[in-house]
Amino acid sequence: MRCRRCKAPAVIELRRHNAGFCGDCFLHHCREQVRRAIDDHAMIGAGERVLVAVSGGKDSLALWDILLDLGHSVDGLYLGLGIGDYSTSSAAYARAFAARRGANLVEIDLPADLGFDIPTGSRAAKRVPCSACGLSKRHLFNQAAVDGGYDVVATGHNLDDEAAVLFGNVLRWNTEYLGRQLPVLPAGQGFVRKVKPLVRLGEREMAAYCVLRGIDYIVEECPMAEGNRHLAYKEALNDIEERSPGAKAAFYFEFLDKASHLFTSTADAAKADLRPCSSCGSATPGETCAFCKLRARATAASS
Ligand code: Q46
Ligand code: ZN
Repeated sequence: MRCRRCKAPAVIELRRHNAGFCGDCFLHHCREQVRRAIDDHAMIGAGERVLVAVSGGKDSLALWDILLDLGHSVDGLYLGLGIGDYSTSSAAYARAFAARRGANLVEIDLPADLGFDIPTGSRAAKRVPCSACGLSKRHLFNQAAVDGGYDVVATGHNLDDEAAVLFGNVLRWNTEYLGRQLPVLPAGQGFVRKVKPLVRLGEREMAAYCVLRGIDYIVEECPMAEGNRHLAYKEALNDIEERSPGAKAAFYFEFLDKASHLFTSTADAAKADLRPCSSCGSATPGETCAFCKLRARATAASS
């Protein structure tokens, strides 16, 4: 197989695009997909400051690398979740990448800075780990962006992630989540704009990107991911994709084009009921936000 762009021997085949690429043209393809996602969805304006949430994994490091190469002003944010060796080594990958690119990495450590870790927090709040973790990440990424004067928070969710989340939301017809499942969530009510510039690229493409760019990343899965339903949805979608290349992208992008607007009123109604958290000031439907409740339970359990 030959490279679609330069006709040199191809090193990767993308069945979804019915194309192969040589190394250099594949890297160009990845940058172009990110540039297109940013343009199509008005993700980042000229001169805006971006904070990319970095986990030490392939997606977030590749995203940081590409955004830097596209000329954006972008710092990284690493959140130490206190998940044993997994957190120790993922932090090392994030720091090594920042040092290599001469980029700025902001760090927040849950145990040291907030007094609890995810395993303790999830047990204390009787939430599954990924739920306690997800809500902590959303809260702290936003807070760090507000505190640091950033215009945008970017996350490394790729096409496989978004298709799997969509699949789960459709299986349960979770209309509120369907209304919010967009590649851009606008700023408002104390929330900084959130963007997902990797939605046009799949998991395999991100792994290949890191290999070709010589980016070292943490390969192990988070030990708390076991039982995470999204992994099963990803496998199911991979089986479908195998038989019908392009099905995953069609599922996600046709949803954005044809159906997501049908659910925005449910999501907007949920947003209209928000007021400031009595403890931290973030917008919340109750008296105290979910993060402050989690933190109070977790720190009580740790002391
Ligand atoms: S880090 Fe956190 Fe993930 Fe680990 S506990 Fe779950 S959500 S799996 S991306
Ligand atoms: Zn709060």
